[in-house]
Amino acid sequence: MKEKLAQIRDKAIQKLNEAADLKTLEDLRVQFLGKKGELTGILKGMGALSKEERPVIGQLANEVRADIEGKLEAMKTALAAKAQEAKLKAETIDVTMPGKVTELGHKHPMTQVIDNIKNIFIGMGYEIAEGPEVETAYYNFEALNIPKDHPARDEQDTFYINGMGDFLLRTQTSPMQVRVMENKKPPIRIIAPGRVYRADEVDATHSPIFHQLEGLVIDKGITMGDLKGALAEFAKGLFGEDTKVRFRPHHFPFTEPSAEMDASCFACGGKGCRVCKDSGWIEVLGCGMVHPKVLEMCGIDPKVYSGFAFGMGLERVAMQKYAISDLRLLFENDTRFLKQF
Ligand code: 2U9
Repeated sequence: MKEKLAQIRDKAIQKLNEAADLKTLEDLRVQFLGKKGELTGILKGMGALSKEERPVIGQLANEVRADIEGKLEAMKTALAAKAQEAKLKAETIDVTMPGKVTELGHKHPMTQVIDNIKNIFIGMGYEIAEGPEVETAYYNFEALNIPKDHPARDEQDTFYINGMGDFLLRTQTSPMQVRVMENKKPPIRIIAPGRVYRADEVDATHSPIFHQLEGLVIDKGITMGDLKGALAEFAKGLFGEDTKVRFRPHHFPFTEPSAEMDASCFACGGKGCRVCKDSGWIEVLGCGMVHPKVLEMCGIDPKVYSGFAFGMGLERVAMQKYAISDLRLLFENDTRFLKQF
């Protein structure tokens, strides 16, 4: 029996030494130490031994079990260390490898133009006004001296909100200025940038949704001279210090007198080129002295105060500034296009 036990120990130790993974170790534990294992089998036969032999064999069997268990533990630790080492090796990071370049996004060209224009006016002391895109006909038309029979109110030009009575999508940012005038005493010096809506068919120069930026200055003694000075300064900020401006008479219901302002072409300096269609000038905005009726409707006494206002379509400014020939490109958000700005 002693020999048998010694054989079991040698066989177990040899097999354990050869084990290459934790699963084999567990199988060997069951094979030698399990309930139906080889060592247990031997111990079951101890009943047949003499009184003298039993403690000797019992002790030896315990030593064999302890040896096998010890070897099992040692192998477990060694295999776990080996596995850990392999895992770490597989996960090694080469810190000298060049990193993956993450492509950074940037502001949409429209946002760049809006920020640019906002900053010019902020630099001149203007504040920024914001307001709702869903408006009432009063704020969008009536208060701006656009009467009920005016063609601008036509359903073909304006998105009325069905079943909402008087509501519509604002066709201009002017309602914001009306609200400011109702709520604030002059002096007022604001710009109102934002999205506006008109029932236009989409083509290279029209979109049912576009951006406008309007401005309003109200104080005692404001004249057309103030308008010209402020807008000439704005044109220099937008197109460069050498920019000249000219004003052509025009008509708007909300201003009187009214004008359109052209700036000398920033691309050719006024000589004539593709950007200005050989005229040397580019049309930038509409403007005028706020109509006394509009002042009155907004609760400002036209005998005490006067003011000027202006408005521009921002897509048009962006198209001129970046030489974009089709307005739809600004709304499609194709990154191959946007990456260029
Ligand atoms: C109030 C009083 C007056 C805003 C103005 C314009 C001239 C103008 C158009 C340019 C191209 C809009 O995008 S566009 O179609 N706008 O020419 N806008 S004066 O005048 C106001 C606004 C509010 C209370």
